[in-house]
Amino acid sequence: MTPRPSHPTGENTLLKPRSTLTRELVNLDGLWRFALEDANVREPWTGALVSKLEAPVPSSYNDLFADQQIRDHVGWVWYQRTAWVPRGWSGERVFLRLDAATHEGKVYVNDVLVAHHVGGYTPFEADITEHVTPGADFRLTVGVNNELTRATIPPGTISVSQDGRRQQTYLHDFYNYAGLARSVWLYSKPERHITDVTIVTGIIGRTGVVDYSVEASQETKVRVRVLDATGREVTNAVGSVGTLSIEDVLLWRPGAAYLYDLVVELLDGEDMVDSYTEHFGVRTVEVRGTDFLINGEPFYFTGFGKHEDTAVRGKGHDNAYLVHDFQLLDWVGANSFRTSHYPYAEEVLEFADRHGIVVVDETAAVGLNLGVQGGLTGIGPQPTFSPDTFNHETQAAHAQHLREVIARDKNHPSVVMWSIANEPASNEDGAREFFEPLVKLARQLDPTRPLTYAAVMFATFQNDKIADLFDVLSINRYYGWYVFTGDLKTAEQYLERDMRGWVEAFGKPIMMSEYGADTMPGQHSIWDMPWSEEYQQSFLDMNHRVFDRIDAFIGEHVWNFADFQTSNGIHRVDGNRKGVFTRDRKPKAAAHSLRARWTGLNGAKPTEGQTKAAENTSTDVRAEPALEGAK
Ligand code: BDP
Repeated sequence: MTPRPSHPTGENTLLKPRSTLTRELVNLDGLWRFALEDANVREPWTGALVSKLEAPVPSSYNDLFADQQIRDHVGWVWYQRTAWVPRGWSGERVFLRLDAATHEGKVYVNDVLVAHHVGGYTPFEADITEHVTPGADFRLTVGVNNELTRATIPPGTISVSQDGRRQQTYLHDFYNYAGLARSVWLYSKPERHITDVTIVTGIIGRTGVVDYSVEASQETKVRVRVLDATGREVTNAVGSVGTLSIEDVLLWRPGAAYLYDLVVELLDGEDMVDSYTEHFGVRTVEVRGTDFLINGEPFYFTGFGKHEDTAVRGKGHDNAYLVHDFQLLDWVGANSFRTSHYPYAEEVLEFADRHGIVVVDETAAVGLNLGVQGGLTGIGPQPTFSPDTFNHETQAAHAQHLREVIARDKNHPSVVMWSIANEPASNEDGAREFFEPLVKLARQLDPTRPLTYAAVMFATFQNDKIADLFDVLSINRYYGWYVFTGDLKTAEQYLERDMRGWVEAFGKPIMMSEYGADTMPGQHSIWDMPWSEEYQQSFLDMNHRVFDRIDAFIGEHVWNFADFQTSNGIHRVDGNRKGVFTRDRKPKAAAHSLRARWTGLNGAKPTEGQTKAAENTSTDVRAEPALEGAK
């Protein structure tokens, strides 16, 4: 087995490639030759990949072919194409950038391995200047491995079936789509170039305060200029670190985005050596008491946990779905979403920046929980955190992933909070030792944004060991679905008691980061019947009654925006059906009731007048919840 590097090779920069005055960009998306690895299709790469198959980039490969072996493949697949280096690039440095290779990628330029990266949802690049010639073509071969192990984020386990097939299991329900699901770029940078830009904004009165810092491949004079949305220069400065002021600043606000450009230039005397433009918005984020403030004003999150998931292309980024999904978010009155359960394509965050949608940016640390397999008790056959299960190696992979996510996404105004894990076993011994250093790291990497994690049903306000380390309580709860199925009255009482318990124990803002009910479109009932469209509506209404009674509530993210594909399981019929929209984005009845509620709220906290008083507000609950039916 090839060694697994713990960090990207090449320069440690995750700046998005852009064409500027000094940089050119060639997009390498399209149809590539494709094959599963076997005795003939394997390293070392010294020639053509011989295969009848072609796979589109960007797309997951799993659902493309009418071949079960490809869908179930565990291990390496290989992609290959020819690319040309423009002849005008002589004297420039030439880079390859893969926006993602899920979950491990290896890149060959002709016969040379130029990059090797682990982590399926973050980009990596390689300087290939020494291996290519401007004006000539080269053979580009990319290997992608979909294996999840205890040393990957997300984690998983590989076993071998009786007949010798390798099989992958994992601790999350969404399907383990793999391949080159995001774009691949060839681009040029000057010899001396900008490698990183960091922008942090503040507001004093009517002035926007912009702290910036620039890193370059060699120490060189730096000039920065701020342009407003019309391209007019509003301020400038010299120096690689500094503070700029924008008088009469136009703020980036939820629902009303405004973006400025920071044009960064490297100078040699008066000659411009490199130029890079980063878009930014001026806004602040702060947790104060039990409020989540954006630009000093309380913000109430309405929206969803989403997935990158569509038919045929799996997790392949698609601009048509990007536009349509944001249209539906707007239509339904959502002001935000969580990138459950991995960082999404950069195009998604840029779109959110431009359209004023607020994002909770989540890492790919989903499934750090062996207790979920434990059914009724939530305590698994093995402890989650131990030398034999999730250990220092897992933690190191999580830390590296955090570094890459924050490096990639730190300048997006839409990103207002990091969610560093989904449903970890925060109720188990070892959770604090595992998470405390990660929280510290995240705060070092980004002291400006609040931190959260989404708490699993089994982690209660009484047994959770990490909530005090974070700024916001994000709670995933399925009262009325996985527990008290079909009994919304009892569900309501338990939910309220549960939520009030968190608020009293921690005194922090609280939001529901997941609540949802599987629903078959076209299934109707006059009774509280699970799977019917009416039940999804009543289930959401019940949750909202509770949220509206609790002052510390700062938001509601329904699980899920749309139906999505899962691994096989007897409680899944063609995937997870908790979508408010179907997989092809048709509204279920709940979409209309959410729309009525959310367009009324308009990003503000619900007030008495906006919500109906609940019929039954009693929290006098006698029996402990029977967790039967829990996953
Ligand atoms: C939660 C998970 C989410 C699942 C959801 C469900 O966070 O990824 O899809 O349950 O079962 O536990 O629908």
